[in-house]
Amino acid sequence: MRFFEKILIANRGEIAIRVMRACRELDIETVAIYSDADANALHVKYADEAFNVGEAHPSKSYLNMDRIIDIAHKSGAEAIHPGYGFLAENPKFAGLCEKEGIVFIGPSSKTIGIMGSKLGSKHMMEAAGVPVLPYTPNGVTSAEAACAAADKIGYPLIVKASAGGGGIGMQIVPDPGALAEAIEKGMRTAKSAFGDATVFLEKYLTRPRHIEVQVLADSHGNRIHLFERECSIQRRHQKLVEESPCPIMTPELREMMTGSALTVAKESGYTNAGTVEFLYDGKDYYFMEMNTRLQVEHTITEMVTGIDIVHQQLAVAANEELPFAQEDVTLRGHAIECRINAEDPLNNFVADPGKIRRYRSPGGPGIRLDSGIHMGYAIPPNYDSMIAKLCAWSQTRPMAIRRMRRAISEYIILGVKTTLPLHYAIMNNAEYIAGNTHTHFLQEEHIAKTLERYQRDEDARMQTLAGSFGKEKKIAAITAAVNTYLAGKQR
Ligand code: MV4
Repeated sequence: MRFFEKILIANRGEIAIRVMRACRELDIETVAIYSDADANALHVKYADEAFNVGEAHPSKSYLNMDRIIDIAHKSGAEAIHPGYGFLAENPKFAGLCEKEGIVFIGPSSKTIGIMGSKLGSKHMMEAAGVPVLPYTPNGVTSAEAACAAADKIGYPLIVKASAGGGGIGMQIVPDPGALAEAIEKGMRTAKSAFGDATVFLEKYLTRPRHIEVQVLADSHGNRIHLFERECSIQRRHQKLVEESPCPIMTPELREMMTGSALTVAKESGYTNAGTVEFLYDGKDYYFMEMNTRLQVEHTITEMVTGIDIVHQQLAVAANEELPFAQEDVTLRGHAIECRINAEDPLNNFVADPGKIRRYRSPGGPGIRLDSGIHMGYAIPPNYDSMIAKLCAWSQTRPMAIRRMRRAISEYIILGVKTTLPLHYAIMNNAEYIAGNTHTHFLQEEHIAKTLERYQRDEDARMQTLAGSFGKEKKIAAITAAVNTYLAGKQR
């Protein structure tokens, strides 16, 4: 049962704590790393040991491969869990771990490398019979050379960086007149962001759903899926709300999509936990890419399947066999995740780091909160603005939505602006409630309605917030703070 004696967690914030929680349950000792900006962070206190890894800038700390490997050796850690972001999908880092005799808790560097090439992985999956959108298999370098291929694919189309992913460097091309510039811009962006100018063209879907399948694979050839997540509600490729199962899933579509996901895992020699991304246009689905890491939203899959994905990651990394077969995995109820960011949703989502002056977390039936913050904590400006993941589970989707509203109404974070009011508005939006989500949900007509609704709901919500504290003096203090907060927002 004790898969390792000690592991290093090469990450910070809520995900570092998430991984350490699994370790504590499994009697695995934990080693944290922290940058100068994170000396007082919760993940440092949670760990059994902690080492400073460098200056605040990620390139000097959480991305500093040699220093992290040094700390692993010095502390006697046998394995490294990379979390998400930072070094999680870096084949060079996974390879370095392999070379240094440290277990990288994730797939092999080879598999990470295969999936790092969006073009290469599309080739491989197309050959294996997984549906992909029409694309240019050899990439493109100029509009002249790509013109015929573009006409064949048809418009609108999209220029994507092969080394990209997660939407970075994508250019939508509405008509032939815009092709040359989009290819040029795409190549320039790809070169500067990834050091690889390779781009390709692909048919563009205007309002698809983003549906992804969670998979688990061990080193003995066993592969299972843990159903799907719908992740369409996002802004600038940052997901804001995810849910599992997808509200429009059918048994037939699920059968095909999960089958394709397992083919992708098999073809790439996948081990550990991973996620296969698809787009769905209401009729057909298409493979986009595979994320070779533990994802932020793995929590909702844990809620509907009851499986601890991090526990399984540790087991698989220690060469254990998966302890269950596909037919043992069942989907129970519905789970929703709201990503709480320290951002101002009414001012272009500008980041709002700083000190948390009042804090009270929600709880009760069916609620899960993963965060790395607390009252008095100062959110540093150097990293991602996500400060908490609020998840709600219930037997049905409508009840999960109601439960999420209830949890948001209990959640008090004062001192920094957060996306909580936007989440409350989304949970009250008729289109969201009907399950009508797609990748442009927040950009289109619904958002106006949603925000209007939110304005009306906000007062009632703040009453609830104040009420949940009980004591008169505190109510007065919070009401004053809330009024200041609202005044700032309604500019
Ligand atoms: C697309 C697409 C439409 N058509 N590709 C973005 C993240 C990456 N994993 C795949 N992404 C997309 N690829 C084609 N051919 C739509 C997305 C997409 C998206 C696009 C614009 C705005 C928001 C989006 C959210 C999710 C996916």
